[in-house]
Amino acid sequence: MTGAVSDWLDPLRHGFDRLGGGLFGNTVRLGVTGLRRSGKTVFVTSLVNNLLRAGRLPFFGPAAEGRLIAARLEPQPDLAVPRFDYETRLAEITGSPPRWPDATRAVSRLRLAVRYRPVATLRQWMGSEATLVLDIVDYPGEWLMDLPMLGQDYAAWSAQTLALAERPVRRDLARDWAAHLATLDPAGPADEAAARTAARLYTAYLEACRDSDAPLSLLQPGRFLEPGEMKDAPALAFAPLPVPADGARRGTLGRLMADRFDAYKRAVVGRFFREHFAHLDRQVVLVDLLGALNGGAEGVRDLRSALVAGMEGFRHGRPGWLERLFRSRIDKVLFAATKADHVASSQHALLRRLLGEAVDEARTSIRFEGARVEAMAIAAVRSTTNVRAPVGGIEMDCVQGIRPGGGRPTVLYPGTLPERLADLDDPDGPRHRFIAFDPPAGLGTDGRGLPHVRLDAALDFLIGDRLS
Ligand SMILES: Nc1nc2c(ncn2[C@@H]2O[C@H](COP(=O)(O)OP(=O)(O)O)[C@@H](O)[C@H]2O)c(=O)[nH]1
Ligand SMILES: [Mg+2]
Repeated sequence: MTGAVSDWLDPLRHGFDRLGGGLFGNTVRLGVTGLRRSGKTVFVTSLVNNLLRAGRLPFFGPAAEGRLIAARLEPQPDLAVPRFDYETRLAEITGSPPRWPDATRAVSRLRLAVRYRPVATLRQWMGSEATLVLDIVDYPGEWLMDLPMLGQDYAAWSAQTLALAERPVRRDLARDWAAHLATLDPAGPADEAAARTAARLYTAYLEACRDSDAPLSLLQPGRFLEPGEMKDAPALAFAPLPVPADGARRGTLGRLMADRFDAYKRAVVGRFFREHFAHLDRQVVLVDLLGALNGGAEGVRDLRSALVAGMEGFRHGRPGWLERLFRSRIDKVLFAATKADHVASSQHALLRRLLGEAVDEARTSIRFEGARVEAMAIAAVRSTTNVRAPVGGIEMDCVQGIRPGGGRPTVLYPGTLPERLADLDDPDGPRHRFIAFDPPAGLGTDGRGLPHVRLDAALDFLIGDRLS
């Protein structure tokens, strides 16, 4: 009899859940972004693993309160977008020998169903369980960099990009492209070969900026670095040129470039925002702040401009051209400084504060537009332990872990972070070299989920309220 009743109740319950899904939006689309190597793949892998295992989530409210029942992977609903290959990524991190996943270069998605016991009384009365569908969308932060271009015409974008290329560090890296640029006449006849060469040399300049010792972040257009499915498309065959503000004349090289710039905005930037970005509810922006600190004052300055540029897309609530074209519904944004396990735990509060400082400009504008913003220092996969060890005769906070290619654990003193980002401007100040660590063997063998630093707190901020 009981069986029959529950058979009869179940569809009702499902119906209610679906209704609840419609009414209360019981689906969360979580965007995970960050520049290349900021830690997106590792973050998604560990987040999913920890939700599935649920054994290391003391600061994730629903788990701490005993209301998290179980999570499971669901078929990815969007057949046109690659599925995030969770199983392979996990096998890499936990394999023998363990290794970090290979770089991924485009958008991917993964769907989880999270069953939980709601606190809300109405739901509790209807049935003791509810389901949150969590859609995770991992996409290159380089693509976000393109957003401000939507508000610029080719002349304005060119002027800004050419000025940026005059800055220290960049000037040297731009040499080949600049030499070719000097041979071009924007008012001369449209020349396909010249346009292609300019695009190739300009792309090489962007790549050199990204790969330099002081890695730079503000690199446009993003698809030149992360083309995704657009590789070799004609819309990517342009580069900045000094053209008059009132536009280049028809038939000229300047006009050819300007037309491609417009096509890029329409077909590439616009499409990404319509198809992916516009549907996100929550966003985590991963920032390799330790890596940027290795690049000194210029590296950090550049990262800040990149964050401001990337944040253009999160503005909402204010009617404007961008708002009308691309409506973002993101109401929570988490900035997370990743790889916090590269430094001792005693440095984490400072790392978080420095991130807060770095995102401050971006943060003010988003908060002003109505989304909640938080900054944290995290490690998605904790690969080191804290130890006290003598450095020059004094006991210091050190980390112990496996150096890349290392094999055996080494104790390392990673140094101390600057108190404020402005301290980096001091030419006599300390230089930073934060060193990478490989995942140690045997991660996750206890079945509780991959060890991490504050991934649970991040999860709580991002989706905790949707499991209440
Ligand atoms: N120690 C440590 N290293 C990490 C962590 N997350 C990422 N990394 C390092 O950062 C690299 C890039 O991470 P990945 O997730 O592939 O970045 P993505 O390009 O943004 O997807 C990895 O290969 C690791 O070396 C972490 O939590 N701890
Ligand atoms: Mg990746």
